[in-house]
Amino acid sequence: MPTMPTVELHLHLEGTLEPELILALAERNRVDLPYADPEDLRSRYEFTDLQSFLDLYNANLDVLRTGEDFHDLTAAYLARAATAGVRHAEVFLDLQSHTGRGLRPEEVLDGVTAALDTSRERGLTSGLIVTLMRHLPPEGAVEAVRQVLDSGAEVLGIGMCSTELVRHARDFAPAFGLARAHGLRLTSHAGEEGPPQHVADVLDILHVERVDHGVRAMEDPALVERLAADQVPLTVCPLSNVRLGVFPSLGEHPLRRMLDAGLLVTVNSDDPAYFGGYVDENFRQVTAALDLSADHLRTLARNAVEAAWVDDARRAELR
Ligand code: ES4
Ligand code: ZN
Repeated sequence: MPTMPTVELHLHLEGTLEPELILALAERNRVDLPYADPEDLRSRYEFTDLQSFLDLYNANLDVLRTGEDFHDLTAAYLARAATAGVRHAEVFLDLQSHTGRGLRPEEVLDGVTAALDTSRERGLTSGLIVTLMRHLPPEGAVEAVRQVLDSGAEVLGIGMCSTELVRHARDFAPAFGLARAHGLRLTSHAGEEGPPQHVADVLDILHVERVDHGVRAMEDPALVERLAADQVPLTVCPLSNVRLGVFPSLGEHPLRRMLDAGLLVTVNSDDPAYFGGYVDENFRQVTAALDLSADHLRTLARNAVEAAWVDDARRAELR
């Protein structure tokens, strides 16, 4: 029995929107959708790159209209995570994608945190990370951080996602600086579709503590040396990388080489409703494809616990 990870650190709540839930929410909110049934929708989940995925991912957000919808989305994810053996999850929320459609930040944040609180009472701890959208104007990112701070909602950190091929990390320095000044933890997507330099940029300019994806860092030996020396956690998502064409197959995924280079890598699911599996499935498939050893698996499990933003007492429990 391989050691399964019990900590999930790279998961977009919106990416857990399963076709069945999309159709149920559409009916509840009287949203007209062009899909006949869940299978019809699922058959469109063939992506050529990150942007082709983001287009469908963003279009499907239209069914999320109320705080209750965000509660139900989060509760459904947490129930699925518990069956995967997850004991601690740090989850991303694209707040700007919802306020941009006219929702109030408090309504979205309260819906999500209510579900996280209920699950915490049952032993699954969590943290909420609001992800700033790199494709939107940076002024909106500052506004989103202000909304998080003003809401009083329990938010653990700030991240950044969406396409990496527009704007420079420095454009988001004001938003990340504001978050840092208020004690929020920091992470960012980088080195997924963008070059290794993007990984260095988010570390040097935004002062992030973790990097989401970071797989293309492997193209730069000096950067690999730095990431290994500093033990910067990289939240890797194998099934996502293959579905979005970052690597041609799981067998060609660099995860094993990253482990062997001494990088602090973790295995995560990204957008499991779209990419073919939750964290347990990512673990199973990558273990088989790369013939990972018991030692590799133990290291992956330990890395996730060490990279989690939890206090010492919870870290000791998770070990
Ligand atoms: C994402 Cl795979 C990926 N990359 C960047 N941003 C994202 N948002 C949701 N999934
Ligand atoms: Zn992601």
